[in-house]
Order: sequence, then C-alpha cells, then structure tokens
Amino acid sequence: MSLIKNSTYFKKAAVYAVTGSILAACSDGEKSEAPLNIIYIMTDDHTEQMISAFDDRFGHTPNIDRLADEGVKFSNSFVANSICGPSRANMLTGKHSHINGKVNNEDYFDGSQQTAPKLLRDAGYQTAMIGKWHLESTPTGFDHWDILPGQGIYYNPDFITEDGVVRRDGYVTDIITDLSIDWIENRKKDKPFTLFLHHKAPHRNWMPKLSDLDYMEDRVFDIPDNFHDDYEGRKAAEAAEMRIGSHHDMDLLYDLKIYDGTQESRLLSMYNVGDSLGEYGRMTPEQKEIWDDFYADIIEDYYSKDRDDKELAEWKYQRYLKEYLKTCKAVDDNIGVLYDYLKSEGLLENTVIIYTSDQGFYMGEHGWFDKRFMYEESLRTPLIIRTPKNMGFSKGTINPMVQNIDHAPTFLDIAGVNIPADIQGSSYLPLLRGETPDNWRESIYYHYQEYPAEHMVKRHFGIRDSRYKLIRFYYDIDEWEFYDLEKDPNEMRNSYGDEQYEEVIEMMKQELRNLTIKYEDERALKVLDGEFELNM
Ligand code: SGN
Ligand code: CA
Repeated sequence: MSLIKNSTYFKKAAVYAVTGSILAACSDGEKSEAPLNIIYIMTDDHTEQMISAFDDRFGHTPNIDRLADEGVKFSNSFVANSICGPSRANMLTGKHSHINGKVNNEDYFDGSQQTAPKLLRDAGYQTAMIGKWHLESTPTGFDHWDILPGQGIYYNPDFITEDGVVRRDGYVTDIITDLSIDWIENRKKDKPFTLFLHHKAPHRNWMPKLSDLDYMEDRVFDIPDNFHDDYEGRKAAEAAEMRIGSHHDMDLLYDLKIYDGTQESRLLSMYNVGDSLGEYGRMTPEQKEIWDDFYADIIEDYYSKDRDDKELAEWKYQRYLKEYLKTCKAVDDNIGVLYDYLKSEGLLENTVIIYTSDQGFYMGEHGWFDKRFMYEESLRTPLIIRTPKNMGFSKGTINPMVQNIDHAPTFLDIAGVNIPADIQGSSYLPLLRGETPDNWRESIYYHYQEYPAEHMVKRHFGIRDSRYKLIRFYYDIDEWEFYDLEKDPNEMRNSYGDEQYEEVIEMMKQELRNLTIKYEDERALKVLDGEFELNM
C-alpha cells in the first residue's frame, strides 16, 4: 500500500536502524512494513493525580501504568480549553476552539469541517467512534459509530447508534469496552484501523460499578495542603462554584449518594443531561438492593455525628475521593480487558495505544472538584502511549510540552498522511522517537469561555511556559494573574504586580500577544488591546 511507503515514521525508523541511534532498531523487516493501527482511549475527567503512573499517593491503576511501562508517559501534557466537548473538538481537528467553532459544551460542532478521522479514512484507514461523543452534532468521518447521548449514564445506559437509540443493560465502562472489542473483532482485517474509545467514567456523579463498591473504603486520604484555600488575591477562584465543602456545589445526595430513596434528587431525574430516569432510576430492583445496602452504612455515618463546616468539608472530601476512585477502578480493569484481547490477537505488535483524558480535574486542591481553570490540575491532562516493540519508539518519560491539538497531526503522521497546513497543533511523533525538533514549542496557549455557566468559572486565556504562567480573566472581571510555578507550584500567590517579576511579566505579555496572533484568536487580542467591551 502506498500508505505504508509514504509514512514518515517508517522512513525515519529505517534511518535509525542504520545509524544505531538511542532508539531500538527495526529488528524485523516484515513488521516495519505493516501499517500501524491507532487506538485512542479517552476517559472523561481522569486526572494525573489519580493515575499511579504519575502519582501513587491515591490511585492504583496497574493496567494504565502497564501502558506507560511498555511505552511512554508525558510529564507536560496540557489541554487548550479545559472542558469536555471543546477538548474533543481540539483533538479531532488539531485546532484551538475559536477556530473549530466548538468553544463551549453547548455549541454545535460543525461536522462538515476537516477532522483527523476523515483524513485517516480517506487514506484507507477504517475508523470507529465508540462511547462519549458530546459534540451535539452527529459523528462524521467514521465507518462506524455508537455513542452515548450527551454526558451518558452509568447504569443500563442508552446509546445512539446509526440505527437509532438502544438501551443496553450493564455498566457503561464495561459496555463501551465490549462494543470496542466487538468492532475490532469484526473489522475488515485487510485495512489498518483507528478506534476512538471514549469512556464516560470517571465523570461526575461518579457512580461505581456494584462489584467495586467496597473498593478503597478502608483508605483515609491525605488532605491537600491548600484544601482550605481562602482565594486571597484570586477573585475568579473565589467566585467559582466548585467547592467540595459547599452543598450547593457538591451535592450530598446526587454526588455522594446520601440518598434514602425518598428525597427529591437529580439521581431520579437527570433533567440536566436529558435523562428523565436518572442514574438511580435506571437501575434494576436487584441493582438498587445492592446499592441501597452499601450506601445505608455511609448514610448512617453521615447522620451519626454533628460536624462543623471544616469537618464536614473533610468528610465530603474523603467520600468524594472514594467515589471517584471506584469509577476509575472499572476503567483500569477494562483497559486490562482490552489489553488482553489485543495481546491474544497479536495486535499489540502493530497498534499504538494512546491513553488520555479530556482534561484534568481538582481532587480537593483549592478545596475544589471540577476543572475549567488554567491552574495546573485542570490544565494538565494525562498522556500515556504504548508503542509496539522493535519499531524505533523511545521509552520512558517525555518532557517537552504537548497539547491536545497535537493528537490530530500525530495520528496523520503515524499513518503517513500529509498534515494540512491549517492544523495548529504539531505532531509529537518525533518525540515518540526520542527526538525533540529544534522549533518545538516553548509555551502553550489556553482559552476558556464557558461563562456564565455551571461552576461559574470566569472567562480567561493565558500562556504557560516551563516555569511561568500568565492568565487574563475578562468578560465581567478585569484581572491578571501570574505564577512562578517553580516557587509556587500550587498557585496560591498571585504574583502579578510583584516588582521582582516585572520584566518576566512584560515578556510573557508580549509572548501571549504573539500567540493570540499566531493562533488567530481575535477575541483575546481585542481584550489585550482594550477593545473588548467588559461587562463589569
Ligand atoms: C455536567 C456536570 C458538571 C460538569 C459539566 C461539564 N454537572 O453539567 O459538574 O462540569 O457536566 O463536564 S452534573 O450535575 O450534570 O453532573 S464535561 O466533562 O462534560 O465538560
Ligand atoms: Ca470532561
């Protein structure tokens, strides 16, 4: 196939084999001729702090960690807009949100535009999309798709298929894995494939699988140093509605299941995600019985003691981590199931497996859950890539900064397809080979605009380099924030206006302007030029 011969990857691999670089040489000529399959696994809100390959204080994810052990993990992986739908659009198009048009969750993604799956399909790849889509429009560019409506539901969920809506019995993470394996099993075996496998978990409201209810129950988690943040000097942080301690923000019933079966709760009607039954309402009587039995003890614990605000916030924090980690357990187990299947089919030999999330998440840092802010926990997103053996891929940790707009060009590069000039991201395939191109980016650009909206995170854009971060909040606020991540990794001290950083801040402002011009973000440029009418 010309597809194989044109691949930049295979040309380079051959060169390395000859020059004997630090990379493993192609030991098997036959194998290096085979086109590589791509499996892109994206979870929803799975954050680095909860993946043991990155941080072993809380989570235990042996199957995800194995992908890193047999490939690479990225120590500096970021999103362009820390929110679900937009992040998916960044990945599919390789473009920032203001260019691909999917700026906020409720925006309709224009599926007629150029996307990586379309280009891969044109190049002879079979393409499939299974799981959470969340782009409002119908998927385009796929030979097969089977998606969750909107956010999707954990128990006995509906799926939108090409033939209409179907309800499937079971737990969503298992179902998405089974559907994916079925598709791989029944694909046309004479073509390479790209599978987009998008889990719903561990998205709010963290509904664990019944067999994982006891998981992590005996753990007592360390509370982050900045859990009781007072948000001094950070007005947008103070205004955000994502505090674990607040019952308005983190709901005792819906989020933590302190639900006795009689109260009014979103558990019974998820009007906000368009599901009239709700998570609990969708369970079978047998499932409800096991569920109720387990949560009865938690409910008793909740009512057994009078807690002051601080104690209650910390109690909620412990419950929150447990619920979240239980849903991660099913994700990790299912990565194991998929791995075993791929191994048994010999597909580990010619498939690149990417593991990532649509963004990071707060796990009590700043007293929060949710994402959206350009602060580290939600700006980052985990990125692990398992590559086949003996094909010239490097192993270990990759440090240069990558962003989710880099996936589309990388998929194309792996497939040997030309990367269109209008794609804004860069292929990280050279990084996977152990090479950092001389012109690799030294800073990343970010822009979040879903405001006013749930969690009330104000609109902001900014720049982050290897040490500093400059953020501009706008719309109904007119604030700058600046952080020296080396001295203040938890971003507790807004150093904007601090004399010692005067020069650096000026430099960062100039660089931020350059990036708004480079990425053609007209709105941000207007804000910088004082031409955007603030709504103060
Ligand atoms: C839902 C959640 C929010 C969450 C958004 C966006 N509320 O609206 O907490 O921030 O999704 O998440 S819920 O009450 O419906 O659970 S995203 O990952 O899809 O962007
Ligand atoms: Ca998400």
